[in-house]
Amino acid sequence: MSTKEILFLLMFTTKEHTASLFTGHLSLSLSLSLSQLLHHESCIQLLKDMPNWGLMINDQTHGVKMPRNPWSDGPEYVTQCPIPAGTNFTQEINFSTEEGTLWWHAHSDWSRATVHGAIIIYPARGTTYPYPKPYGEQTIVLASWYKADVMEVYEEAVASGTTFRLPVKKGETYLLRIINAILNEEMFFGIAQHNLTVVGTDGFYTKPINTNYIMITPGQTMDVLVTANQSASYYYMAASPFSDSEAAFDNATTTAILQYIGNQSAPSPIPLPTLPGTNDTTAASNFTTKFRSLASSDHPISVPKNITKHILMTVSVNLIFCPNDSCSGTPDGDRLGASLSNQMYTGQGTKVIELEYGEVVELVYQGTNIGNAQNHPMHLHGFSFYLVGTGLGNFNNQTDPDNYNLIDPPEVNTIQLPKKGWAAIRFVADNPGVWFLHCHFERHTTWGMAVAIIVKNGGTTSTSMRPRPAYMPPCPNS
Ligand SMILES: [Cu+2]
Repeated sequence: MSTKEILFLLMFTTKEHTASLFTGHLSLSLSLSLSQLLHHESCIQLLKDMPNWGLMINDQTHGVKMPRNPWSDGPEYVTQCPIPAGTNFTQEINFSTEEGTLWWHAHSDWSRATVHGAIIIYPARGTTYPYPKPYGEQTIVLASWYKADVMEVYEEAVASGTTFRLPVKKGETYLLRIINAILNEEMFFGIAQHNLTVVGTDGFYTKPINTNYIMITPGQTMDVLVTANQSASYYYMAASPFSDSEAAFDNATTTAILQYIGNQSAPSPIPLPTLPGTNDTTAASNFTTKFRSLASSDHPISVPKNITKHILMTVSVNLIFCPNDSCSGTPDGDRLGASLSNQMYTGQGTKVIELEYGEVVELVYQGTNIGNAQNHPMHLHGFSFYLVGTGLGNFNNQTDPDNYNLIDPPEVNTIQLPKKGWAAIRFVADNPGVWFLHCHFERHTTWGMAVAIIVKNGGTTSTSMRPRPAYMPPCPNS
């Protein structure tokens, strides 16, 4: 597989169809009709009629906690073996407290590059949004496009492509459900001359954040309100990468047009949003530290206080010595790797953390890169958790906890671990099963920046894993 990332796509998914920046890029986005899901206790059966893509694939419902049901969680060789091409596998998706926007994606090698889609969970009947009901809504998937011959793809796209336009009615407010499905890039996103109000992330509501740009990492979702309150005209929405690493990255910008309904002609040029520079760490952290839970009577939170299990986990990109210059990962002929607590989750071994049922966990991620540092989008399956603190430098377990937010921390499933910094999360280990924890940069996961967490059964039926389904895909050659 070519791993050259060339273009970012703004991909717009509606209930009935998928359109993309470039016609001709279909991206195998299975627009499953999940939009009709009722909230709370919903349980649906998805029959994934997998076409013969010539690869084995698994799907994960990213951010859905799947109580007691790791059997449908999806990561290959963690909870199940890959689903062979041309076969069916039924996933049962169990929603509990999620509300807002989540997504699903393949979890086999890098197949999530093109196999992904949105999951939208509306408020339960009889309840509504904790903000004024939007006039309309639009799902926006930021995705990356991989192809062997990049210039050929580019030229074809330019020749046949049309830019997506989102029609808006002047004076009305729209909800954008933004998903970053890109494999290896965090993204800034904004709309020219329009303010954004973030009202949710990762399937949970937040206190409103007023901003003129967002920064969203692979794995994250953000619900964003935008009001068409400018002159009736055309405005670019755009997304460009954030990367404060010294490693090479693709700095392509992707665009679409917010177009007011009316007879006006397009200005020349159509205004572009001013987004932070690609290495603007301050702009990124200024945004990411603004998140607060709603923590209201309608949407209460429960931040764990009495911690019974402290875990400090180092997060690092590493160099692996190659004895005879046989590797080409660095100028010195070494190989790049990645690790959690100096353990690489690769073919060299299976790394797990065991937790007793009900353990109250504080997990502190500590960035400790050797050489080239960067931040990491750390994601945990099977749970939402509270991000109670972040900081730069080394975590100090005597003084940093004094500054934790235990009042209204965001409830999320993916966090941005700052470059050479730390992030502290809290959760109760009340979901028995095997759950993957990994960096959501696929390159790093492939290099080993991952671990499995085993939460043991609690001794009763309701605190134990559900029985193994009758059919699970067999492992190759087993
Ligand atoms: Cu990483």
